[in-house]
Amino acid sequence: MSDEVDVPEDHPRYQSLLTRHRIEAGVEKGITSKQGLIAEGRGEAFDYLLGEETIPSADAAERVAAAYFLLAEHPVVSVNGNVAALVPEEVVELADVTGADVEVNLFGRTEERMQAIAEHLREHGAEEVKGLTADARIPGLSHERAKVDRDGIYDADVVLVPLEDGDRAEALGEMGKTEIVVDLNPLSRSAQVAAVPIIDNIMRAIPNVTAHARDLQDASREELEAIVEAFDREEALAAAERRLREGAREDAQDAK
Ligand code: PTJ
Repeated sequence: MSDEVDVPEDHPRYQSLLTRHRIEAGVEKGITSKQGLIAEGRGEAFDYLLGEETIPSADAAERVAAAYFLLAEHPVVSVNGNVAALVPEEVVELADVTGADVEVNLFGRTEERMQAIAEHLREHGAEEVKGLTADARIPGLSHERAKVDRDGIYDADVVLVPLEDGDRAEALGEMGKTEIVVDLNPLSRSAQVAAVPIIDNIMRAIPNVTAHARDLQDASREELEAIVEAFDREEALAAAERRLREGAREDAQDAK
């Protein structure tokens, strides 16, 4: 990875520069939309305020997400243009460890972008990429994000929806699915409606969910259910908002 950007890994802005570089490369490769650049800028501002680290409440939510994935009958990771550019290998690894499907689902859906993203994911180790068939619809959504695979998101019981724009998250919830949202903004509509809001950068969140899934691989159903039941989504959102508004000092309470 170190040859991706022209700065040493110990540069204080390394992660942020790497992220920008990947998004830029994603746009050049026809994977990421131009709107994705704007979304990235917005995300960066929140990440800066969070201290560019996984806060304790996000780590806890990532463990809960792993438990949900391991309990699920049919978990699916939904991938858009930003996610594909930023964490292709990490998404494939999470799917491998948890037995999840990977499905491309785009707001700015075009056949070219769908193909480019599927190809990019295959280059990073994906064996099967869903989303191209689009033989089902999420009820109540008028835009392109409604198009899903019948044996993918439509059939899923648990869906990870990173960097959403809100209304699909709500519609999936209405279909009775458990939604796990990764979004740096705790006030975004998708984070607000998620069963598990993960307020963290996707670059840190996905590998950490995978690490927790590995850790929990041998846990019993009862142990996994206990992790899920103990989770307080309102508190997770409140802890992130506190960190954003008040900085690391107040949030230190959460680590105790
Ligand atoms: O690839 P497409 O066509 O499906 O389009 C995808 C985008 C991201 C353009 C679309 O979903 C969009 O416009 O999203 P929004 O409404 O800008 O929301 C993106 C959210 O993701 C914002 O709340 C950002 O704070 C957040 N975000 C941005 N970068 C990251 C992030 N959250 C986690 N990690 C990031 N790296």
